[in-house]
Amino acid sequence: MSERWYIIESTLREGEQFARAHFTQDDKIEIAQALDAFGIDYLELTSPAASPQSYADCQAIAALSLKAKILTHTRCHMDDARKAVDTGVDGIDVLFGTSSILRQFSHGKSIRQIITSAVEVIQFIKGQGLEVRFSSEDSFRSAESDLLEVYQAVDAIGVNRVGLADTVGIATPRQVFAMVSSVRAVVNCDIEFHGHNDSGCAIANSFTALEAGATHVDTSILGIGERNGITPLGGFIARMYLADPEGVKSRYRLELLDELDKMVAHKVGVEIPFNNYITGETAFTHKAGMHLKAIYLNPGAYEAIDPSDFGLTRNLKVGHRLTGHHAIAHRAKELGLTFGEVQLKEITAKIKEMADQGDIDDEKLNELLRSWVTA
Ligand code: HCA
Ligand code: CU
Repeated sequence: MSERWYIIESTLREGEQFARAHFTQDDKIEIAQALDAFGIDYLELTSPAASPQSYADCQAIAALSLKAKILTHTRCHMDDARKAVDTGVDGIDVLFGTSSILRQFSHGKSIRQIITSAVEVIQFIKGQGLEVRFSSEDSFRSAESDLLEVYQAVDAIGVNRVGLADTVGIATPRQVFAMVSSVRAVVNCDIEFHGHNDSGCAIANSFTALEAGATHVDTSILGIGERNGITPLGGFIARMYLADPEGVKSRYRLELLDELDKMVAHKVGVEIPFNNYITGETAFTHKAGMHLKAIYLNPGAYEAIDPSDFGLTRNLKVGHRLTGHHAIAHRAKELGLTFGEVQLKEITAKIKEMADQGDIDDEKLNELLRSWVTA
């Protein structure tokens, strides 16, 4: 995998396409600043051609002078490219459909015509001193020979990146590996991957794209986007952290992830899923007696991700039928109570029997332990 990998955070573009998203300019600025503080490399914004407010929002965010590079996302069209340049952004991600389905039912252009338009738009953007990416919508339902022909043509005129988009979320990791490898073999520029999550492969596909030589991955906070969304920022960070914990810790302020997820969940009116990567309610909750026994000795036994790296704490559930005497002993010790070995086993058996009727919350469990020690 390339040591050079970057996140293009698209909460303010793909994320705006989420069914429940409607960001005001203040919302967008707050999200942009929070992502910048987190350490994101690029922010991608809705096209200024989308609406008058979208134009104003691009201008306002470009004027913030954040550390992150500001990109906007437009059709591969001169009118849109001119508008985008006028907003003061650092770069433009342009998009064209190369799949036969889009060529037939969307724009009706041949591969030759696509290349001609792409070359004109890319040369214009580069001439303005901006970074430019050319991406092909629905890449995984495009003929590979068509894709490679277009990418080679735009690489030859100095595009900064080509992008592969799994627009309908159908690609598997192996297909992504094969496709990115083919592109890597014929272009010199950087390669971006944008993956939808319709069948749950977005994070794996993004990671595999990097393994095959891609350099940039698109994410959004909580994965928000069209339909069920794209690669979620937190889940992708979890994947990259496991590959290179020290590298990821040094590049990103991981303790801000929880706040980012909460901020966006609140703004779009959704709950953070209980099983969300890192910030979900149960992401660091341990339950079974056998797990707790080992966790007390070394949390690494059942945790590959250290919650403290994200400013979070683990949660150990003790009062349930799957508990064990190590867990009970540990809780007793925390309460300053001591039981003999035999008594501890009896207490554990009693708790298991009681918990068969339903879990026992912490307060109740503590009360029981205290009452038994004085008995
Ligand atoms: C869409 C466009 C896009 C673009 C991705 C990209 C997609 O909303 O259809 O620019 O790489 O998924 O194809 O989000
Ligand atoms: Cu998309």
